[in-house]
Amino acid sequence: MRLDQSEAIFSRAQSLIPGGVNSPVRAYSSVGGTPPHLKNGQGPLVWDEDGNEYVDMVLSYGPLILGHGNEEVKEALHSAVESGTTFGAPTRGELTIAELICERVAPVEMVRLVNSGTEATLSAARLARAATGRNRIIKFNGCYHGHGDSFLVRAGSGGLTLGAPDSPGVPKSLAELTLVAEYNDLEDTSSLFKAHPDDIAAIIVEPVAGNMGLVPPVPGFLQGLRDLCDSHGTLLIFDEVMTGFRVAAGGYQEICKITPDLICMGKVIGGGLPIGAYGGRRDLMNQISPAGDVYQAGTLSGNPLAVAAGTKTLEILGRPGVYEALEESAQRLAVGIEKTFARHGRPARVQRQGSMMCLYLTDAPVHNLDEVSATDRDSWIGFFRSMLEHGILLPPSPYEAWFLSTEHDDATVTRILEAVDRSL
Ligand code: HOZ
Repeated sequence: MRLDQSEAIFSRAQSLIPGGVNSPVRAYSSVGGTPPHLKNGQGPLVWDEDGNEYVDMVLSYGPLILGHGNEEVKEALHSAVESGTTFGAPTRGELTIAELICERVAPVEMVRLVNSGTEATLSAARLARAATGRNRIIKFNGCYHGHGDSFLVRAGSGGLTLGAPDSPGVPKSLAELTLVAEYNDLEDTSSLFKAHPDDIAAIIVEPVAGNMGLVPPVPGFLQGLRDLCDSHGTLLIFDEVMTGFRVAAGGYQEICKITPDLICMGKVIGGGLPIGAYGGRRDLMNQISPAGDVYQAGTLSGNPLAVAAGTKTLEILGRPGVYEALEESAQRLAVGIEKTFARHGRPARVQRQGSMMCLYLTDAPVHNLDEVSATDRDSWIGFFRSMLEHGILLPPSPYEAWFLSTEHDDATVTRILEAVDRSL
């Protein structure tokens, strides 16, 4: 596979853009080689600057649940462009998407749109601190909540990929307010409450951890967090930036039937354009400025283009059978991958929630970051490189989840499975 154009662009970009990329994991630092620089996409496929074709399982790290170039989303975008790209004034479209979100995600009684998942989580943390009058936040080892200062403490995703789950530049005094427990470990979480009984504003958790691969909650974990919060006057924040509208119409809260106080969203709700949102209990959200005095603002928040693409995407996702079809292809793929590895006598485990999944090279279930770290990372990198050679674009990190879209039909799943077979 030739990557001449990508190499030329990447080499020049490295002198103008830090690391040549605008988000670290894209640089291929942990898997080696030059990242294919993508030029266009259609359905489940993307093409790079050299004309190489790939089945896309990155899907922009989650937003593109309808695949590339969905005609209806494009139409909604064209019409929004005609009307005006930004106003800095309230628009009807913001109400429409707020209604859709509140209708589908029951715990969200009010919602505020922002521009990214990072903005959503840092705003939710500020609100939790203001509402409780407390300072500390509990997060989980290997969970990633964007790059806000309070969350770059033993974070997953890009930082973990680069071997730097903490970041210089985060003031020590702020980092000390972030307490870290092991994912799926209620006892560990409980011990943090014993150490700081009156100062924990919130627990923030990815209800399905998607930034250390894919680690589902063990039975009782999320309910245990809810109970701990209830008995300590602490707020429970679900970070559903990845799982929201992806694993079910109402996100993972609908599946697990645990009601958080606040939910952070992003990715899918923008239909491929930059967006984020946080919402939840009315009494809490009414503390946000200008209804209340917790300040949070944004020039481009509720941007008409993002709102148009997001609204159309949510509308399509609301049609009958969409999540069922996603589940069917994802199940076929996950089972097929495990069977193919088994046929080659290689240990492998696919952990999955709906149309997001991750492959771990181990035969044991993975419940937390220690167990993720114990899987065979070197072989994973070899597998990644071979899949790339066979035209399958996976996220360039064993800590990132893989995604399917509604465009990943039977033929596409077969093509991925054939590539897996040839890669072993
Ligand atoms: N890992 C991030 C959230 N899943 C997205 C990828 C990025 O950091 O660019």
